[in-house]
This record gives sequence, C-alpha cells and structure tokens, in this order.
Amino acid sequence: MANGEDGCCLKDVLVTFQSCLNDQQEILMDPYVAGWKGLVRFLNILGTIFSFVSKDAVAKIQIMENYRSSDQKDQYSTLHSMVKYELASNLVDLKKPGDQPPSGCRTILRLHRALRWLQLFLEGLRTSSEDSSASALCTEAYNASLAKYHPWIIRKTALLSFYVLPARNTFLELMNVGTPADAVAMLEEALPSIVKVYDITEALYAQHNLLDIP
Ligand code: 1PW
Repeated sequence: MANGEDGCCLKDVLVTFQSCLNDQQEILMDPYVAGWKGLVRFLNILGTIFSFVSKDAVAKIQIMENYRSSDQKDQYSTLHSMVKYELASNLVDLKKPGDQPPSGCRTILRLHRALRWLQLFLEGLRTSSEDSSASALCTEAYNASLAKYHPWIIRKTALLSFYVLPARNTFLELMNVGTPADAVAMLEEALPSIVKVYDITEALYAQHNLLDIP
C-alpha cells in the first residue's frame, strides 16, 4: 500500500468538492467530476481489491468527461443545466439503459448515491473512537446508503472488499494530512461541503422526479 506521497490525499478531494458551487448555488460539473477522480486515486492506494469499487466510478467519470468534451459540452457545465437540457431533449433514460450511452442524469445519480456513502463513512471516521475499525464503519455506512440500490452479488462483493480497510487511525494517516487528530480536524472542516453538494443534488433530482432513474 503506498502512503499517498504522490499527492493523492483525501484532503485534495474534499477541497475540490468545496469548489463545486457557483454563485447561484448550482453544482459545477468539472470540479464535481474532478472530486470523483481524486477519490478514485485515493481508493487505488487502498489496494487492488478496492479496484472493484473504483472501476465503476471510473466508468461513470468517463461518461461524464465524454459529455463535457462533446458538441453539447456547454449544456453539461452544471448539474442544473444538464438536467434541464436532458429533460427538454428527452434524453433521460426512464427505461433500463439499452444500446445508447447512459444519460448524464442517470450517471450522476449513481455517483450521487455513492457520495452519500462516502459522507456517512467519513462522518463515521470523524466521530468514532480511536480503536474503531474502518472496515466496520465503511460497512455500516454502505448498509445505510448505497446497499439498498445494489443487487445481492454486488453487495456481497462490496462488503468483502471492505475487509481490506486498515484500522481507523491507520486509515486517517493514509489521508496524508498529519496525525489522526489532524485528519479528524480536516474532515470536520471539509465534510459540510460534501453534505451541501449532496443536498443540492438531491433537491434538484427530487424536484424533477429523477431519483429513481433505472
Ligand atoms: C473509501 C470510501 C469509499 C467511497 C467510494 C465510493 C465509490 C462508489 C462505487 C461503488 C461501486 C460498487 C460496484 C458497482 C456498482 C454499480 O452496479 C452501481 N454503481 C454505483 C456507483 O452504485 C450501479 O451502477 P449501474 O450498474 O446502475 O450502472
């Protein structure tokens, strides 16, 4: 396991999520996607077993990057403009995805649900006692969020991959911001921005009835 010296520390991820909001409190696509990319880099230092978890995030990041480099890129500059554009153009796949590439709305919904998991997990790390296990905290966060959207086989594989997570304090050290106490302080400062991004996305999707895209 590398120690994150290559600059892929979770702090950068959280700072990127902090830069997601514009003056209208809309979520900017590029920092949102960049935040996810940083998260994947962080997951990769946790070991190859975690690559099962990061692989799907990588695929979804790629879909969004393709939209952002397409002829329609301006329509995808914020989550709000994407929702407006895809709904107005009948691009949202309200049926199971077929041969056509998944819509941006569907793809972001998956990342959005996973963001809740991340939030609960980091919150758990922040508030837990020193001798806690990151693996148990991650499992608890997963069961309270993303698990309900996953079929049995994915749930099983995800839960198995959490076993490789180190002890809580080792995990906090992997964040590469100093001592576990420094990492807790960093989380305390950074988590509200993840919560804000999550809440704004949730409200946007609820307003347009998009929370159940298959
Ligand atoms: C250390 C903290 C970990 C937080 C990182 C979050 C990464 C999220 C990726 C979870 C992926 C689990 C395996 C893939 C499941 C897909 O089937 C599922 N994707 C998600 C993100 O839930 C649904 O996507 P699909 O199959 O409907 O395209």
